[in-house]
Amino acid sequence: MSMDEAKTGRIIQGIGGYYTVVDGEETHICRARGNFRARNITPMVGDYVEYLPSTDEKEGYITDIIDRKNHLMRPMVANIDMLIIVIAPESPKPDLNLVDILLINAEKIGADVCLAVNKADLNKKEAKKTTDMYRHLNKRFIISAKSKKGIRKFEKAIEGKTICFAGQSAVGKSSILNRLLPGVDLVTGELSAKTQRGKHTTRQANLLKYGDGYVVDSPGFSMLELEIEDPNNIKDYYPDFRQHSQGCKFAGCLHYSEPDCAVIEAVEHGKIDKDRHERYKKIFEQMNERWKKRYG
Ligand SMILES: Nc1nc2c(ncn2[C@@H]2O[C@H](COP(=O)(O)OP(=O)(O)OP(=O)(O)O)[C@@H](O)[C@H]2O)c(=O)[nH]1
Ligand SMILES: [Mg+2]
Ligand SMILES: [Zn+2]
Repeated sequence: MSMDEAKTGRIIQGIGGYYTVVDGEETHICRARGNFRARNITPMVGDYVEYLPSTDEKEGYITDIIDRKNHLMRPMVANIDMLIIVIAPESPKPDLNLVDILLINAEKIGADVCLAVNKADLNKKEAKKTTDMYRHLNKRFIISAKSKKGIRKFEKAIEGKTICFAGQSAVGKSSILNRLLPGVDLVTGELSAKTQRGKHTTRQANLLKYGDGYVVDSPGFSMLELEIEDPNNIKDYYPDFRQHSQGCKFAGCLHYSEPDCAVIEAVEHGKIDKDRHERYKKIFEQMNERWKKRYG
């Protein structure tokens, strides 16, 4: 093979414009060709790429990005089959709005989802409350990376060629992965004593081999905003609302405060969690404001 012939590999990490491309047993540090910027695309972890391998004399180059099946902007990762949303009942205080937005984003890109309530050793009751709130999800787990409780069952249920972990800082994403990947020793970090929030220990997305596929550890975050879109579409990303919306009186019902809304009735009858519906209304209102500001 001539050195100029492009090969294909997968990006497992990107730091400061240098991407680690893995191709079978080989690993190459590559830069991205300038034409990506012109085309307004950034290579990301999970991308399959064409690249020119590095040699002793010159660094490697990514020459093309193979069409993505899907991608997320936060965490920034491409070609994922399942998003595992990790949350803790306490330490840090759970941000369920963040869970809802991650669920919306996963729904938008057609990725399977799994909810993992970690740190169950700290507060079992609250952990159970959280899984109950998301009872429409097929895959919900109460686990503890510390005591290993529930890990075996969780491990059996997660599947897909590429699985991505996401959630607030310090909920235990890296700690769970250390349980799933013997021999891998990801750095984990305490909460800040002062703020009781995570310290953002994991600094960049990291794609690791897992069984026949891959798993991505990603940095925790707290603020997450939806990409701007017609606020009337948001309801469509709630599978638990869709189960009932056939019964709404009005076609295009937003399940906000309309009369004879079957979703609101389901909330009143305890079939949909009340707080989840309240958060939906807030998410809708915020998007409505942003939409009006831009187009109104
Ligand atoms: N009590 C308890 N502590 C845990 C558990 N899992 C993780 N921790 C602790 O929680 C802290 C944060 O864990 P990490 O694995 O670093 O959390 P992370 O989600 O990867 O955080 P970022 O990388 O900052 O996004 C560490 O001190 C862990 O030891 C658990 O199941 N129970
Ligand atoms: Mg981490
Ligand atoms: Zn309705």
